[in-house]
Amino acid sequence: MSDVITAVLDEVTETAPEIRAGLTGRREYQADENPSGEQMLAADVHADQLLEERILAVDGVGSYASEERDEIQEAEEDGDIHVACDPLDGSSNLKSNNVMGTIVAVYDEPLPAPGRALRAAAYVLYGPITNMVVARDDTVTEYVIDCETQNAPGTGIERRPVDGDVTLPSDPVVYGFGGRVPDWPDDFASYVRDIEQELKLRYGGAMIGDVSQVLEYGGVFAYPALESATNGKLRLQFEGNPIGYIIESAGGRSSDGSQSLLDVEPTELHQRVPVHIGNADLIERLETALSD
Ligand code: AHM
Ligand code: MG
Repeated sequence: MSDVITAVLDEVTETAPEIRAGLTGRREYQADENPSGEQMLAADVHADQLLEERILAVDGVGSYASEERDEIQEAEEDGDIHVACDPLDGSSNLKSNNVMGTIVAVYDEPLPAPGRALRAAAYVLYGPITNMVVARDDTVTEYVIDCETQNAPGTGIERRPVDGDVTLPSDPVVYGFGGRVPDWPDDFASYVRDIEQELKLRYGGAMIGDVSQVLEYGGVFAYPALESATNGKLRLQFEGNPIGYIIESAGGRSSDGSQSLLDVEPTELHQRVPVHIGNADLIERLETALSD
């Protein structure tokens, strides 16, 4: 099983430069919506197609699912590994040329699966540098995917480790919260008022960019439950679980408001979940604020 996981991560590494190179010229919206009712860009569809093809071709992968398609795609042969992707997280940032990422969740149970069935989770961040952060076996590693190779997709691209033990700094610095402020429930808004006194606002509109800041500087990110959407916006299989797994593996905590994201029961493939991640004490305070 470990070889299969490595092979999936290798495919993601090899595909990332191609996804990045394909962003130019794919900034227009498609006629269709994704299963969550959101507009898709040509770039979302392109990234999804590349990942589906490459990941399903790995021996031992039984299925592939993504935010951009209704149904789970089964592999031709059975396999014990099931992969869920957000092919282009934060793709609304493409029009304004801000960061986006690819999120990958590697489960050893058929989807929808609980976070406790994750065997690895990773993301690629298309920032000034293309990097890849992988959580596996309780360790988080940051890699750089070298820029020179991005001009020659598919030519033996490798990920180069730059930090073999990514951990949240103990002294947090940044916060970022999604959703419109008037749409925040009162208990969450009151938590935010406290956090604002202590930390510095950094919010970029792509979860993966905001999570990367929390990993680097320490702090808290949330896309909370809203008055108009009690499960928030982000999706458990493709976003909540893998990010919860990465942050917890890096010594932080994740929560849906009352429990670890990894303990949320999966009910359907595209279910949404309130997401809060960050330094353990900040997430404990959040849970206390929401339970009062
Ligand atoms: P996406 O995966 O379709 O891009 O949606 C998820 C993104 C997150 O990256 C981000 O935290 C959130 O949507 C921002 O939403 P909004 O633009 O509604 O504030
Ligand atoms: Mg997303």
